[in-house]
Amino acid sequence: MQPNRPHEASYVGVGVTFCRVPLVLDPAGLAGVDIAVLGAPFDEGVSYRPGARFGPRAIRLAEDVGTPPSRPHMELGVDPFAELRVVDYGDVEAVPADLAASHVALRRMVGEILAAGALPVVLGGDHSLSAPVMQALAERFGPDGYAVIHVDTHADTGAEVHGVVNSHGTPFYRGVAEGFLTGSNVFQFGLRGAWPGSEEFAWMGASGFRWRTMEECLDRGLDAVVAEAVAFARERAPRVYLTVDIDALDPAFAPGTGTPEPGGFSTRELLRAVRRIATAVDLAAMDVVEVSPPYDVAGITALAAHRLVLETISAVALRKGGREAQPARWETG
Ligand SMILES: [Mn+2]
Repeated sequence: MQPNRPHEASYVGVGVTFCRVPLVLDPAGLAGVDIAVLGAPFDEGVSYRPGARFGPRAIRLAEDVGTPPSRPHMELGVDPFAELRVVDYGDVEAVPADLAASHVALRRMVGEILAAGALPVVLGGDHSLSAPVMQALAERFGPDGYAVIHVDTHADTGAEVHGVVNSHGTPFYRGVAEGFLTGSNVFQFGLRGAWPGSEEFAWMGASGFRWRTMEECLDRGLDAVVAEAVAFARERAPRVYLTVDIDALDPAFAPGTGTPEPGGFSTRELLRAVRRIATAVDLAAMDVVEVSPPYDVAGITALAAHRLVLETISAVALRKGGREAQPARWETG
């Protein structure tokens, strides 16, 4: 495999681009682009099982049905690749064993995509990447200029994890503490298991976060919770950062991740939720994180992540065309 950028570590760099869209390596090539897929191949932020640095490549390779890309969406009635200019901006030049340096590189490249007026779709990588993504968003739109819809098993609101501030368990705490995120703009759902604990929940409540646990999603129905998330986000900001931790899925559907937690969503449920969110709000950034191929089985986790990106891209195409899918069925306003 040829290197894409001069300072790539061995595991950095595109094998096949996402859905074989054109590879762009220069910011000038982002002119006129609607969506830029960007890999963030680092996992020094994990607290348990590593491997997410191999996520971007695995997600891109999860399916390769050749070129030119064509993916008509059966439910939305749109082919995103026919309506949008989608490119692959390659991988961030992650620096092995230096998470902070990798974050600097990611923040810069997300900033380049935003400056071009395109939507960054980041393939993780561990969830610490949300900090540099939000830094870039705050730089462009202000810390209160975007809302967050965060789908995850964990809230990632620790002040520290094992004494470490820059971790995959801290980005949404850091965002508020460091001033690049407005806590009252954050809606999280799918939380379950043993963390966060009372301390983190107390801080989240005091900071204005709203969250719905998995049990609440079951009690009320996922569609109702998604509608609440959409209404919440729309009230707070004109654009939304949608961040999806693949461990929101049940390990039966996504074993390839670092901190699996039984009792999660099915892939079908999460695809529908992401589709409904992305058809109902203007996205500022989107990512899928924590895909760890060494723990995957038959590539099902990477494939789920690939499809979550496709759902998002398809929904963006629908909105660009001025349409929204079946809004009367599920909007609660
Ligand atoms: Mn997470």
